[in-house]
Amino acid sequence: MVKSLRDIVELAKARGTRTCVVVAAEDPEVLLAVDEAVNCGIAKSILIGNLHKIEEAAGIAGVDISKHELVEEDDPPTAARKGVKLVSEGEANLVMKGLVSTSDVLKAVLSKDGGLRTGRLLSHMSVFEMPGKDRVAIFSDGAMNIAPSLEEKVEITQNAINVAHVLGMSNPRVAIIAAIEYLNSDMQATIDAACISKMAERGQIKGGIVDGPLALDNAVSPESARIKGIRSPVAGWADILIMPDIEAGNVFYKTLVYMASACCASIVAGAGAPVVLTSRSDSHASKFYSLALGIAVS
Ligand code: COD
Repeated sequence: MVKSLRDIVELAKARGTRTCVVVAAEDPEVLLAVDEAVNCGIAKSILIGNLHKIEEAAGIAGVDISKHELVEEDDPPTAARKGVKLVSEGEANLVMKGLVSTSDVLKAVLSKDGGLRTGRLLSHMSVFEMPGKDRVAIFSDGAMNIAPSLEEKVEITQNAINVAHVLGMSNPRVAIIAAIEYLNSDMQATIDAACISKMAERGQIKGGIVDGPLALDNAVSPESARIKGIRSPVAGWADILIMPDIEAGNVFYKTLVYMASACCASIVAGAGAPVVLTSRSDSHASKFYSLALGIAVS
């Protein structure tokens, strides 16, 4: 079972070499992450973008560009569409975002023409190391689904469980997060959480133990769950945290990274292939581990 972000690289190695297409690849940090993946044998790469700027970025990063296949496309949204199309045509196994906006990549992925639609909901998730504990956890969705409906939260939950299985969590404990652990009819997140929990009990979500509403403290702290007298197979030990909306998920992500020095590996799942959507300000390590996660689930 994966216990650290480094373990994800070992999991990716077991998949063999996968082809990653990087769209608008003219970003030194992204090139460094892809180059590291190529050098450790988990990836082959196709870099799409402005070739002059890619060479310039490679120079800054100290990356030998001759190990990478290059495709010229100066317009970033067009590069995103071309890259996604290569994956949908089976020429590559996953797509990674370079210097192009998140929404341009997501629109290319969702396109009915050459996109990676599957009929399922696509959702973003991040794997992080639990501070002071010898294990990782997943949270979702801090970057794609803005204000998910109940049905969408069910799909977000299922996508996260499916990725947890790949990480070796055979029956992950899933906390549906709200501000409090009781039902409050003025807080829609608590009602959705209770419904999702019951739906899981009835087999409408498979492969994990789901409970909610749980507040963040009693989802991850056994001590908090004990003090509050919560009897639940999930409370205190959640492997997956499902956030009520993009604001909660995004603030949680940025709190982990900027205030708790955590590192995250993030992907969009549910599409025909994984999409690695790191942000420009993410660390080099985060970009590399995200790529490894994409490869591991591809
Ligand atoms: N999964 C599957 N299909 C989807 C999804 C999804 N998550 N979202 C939209 N679709 C489908 C719709 O059913 C529709 O058929 C088509 O895509 C277009 O739907 P719209 O019009 O709602 O989609 P867009 O293109 O306006 O927006 C989709 C985005 C993902 C771009 C949008 O939801 C968005 O901007 N999300 C937040 C991205 C962001 O800013 N993240 C911040 C990162 S830090």
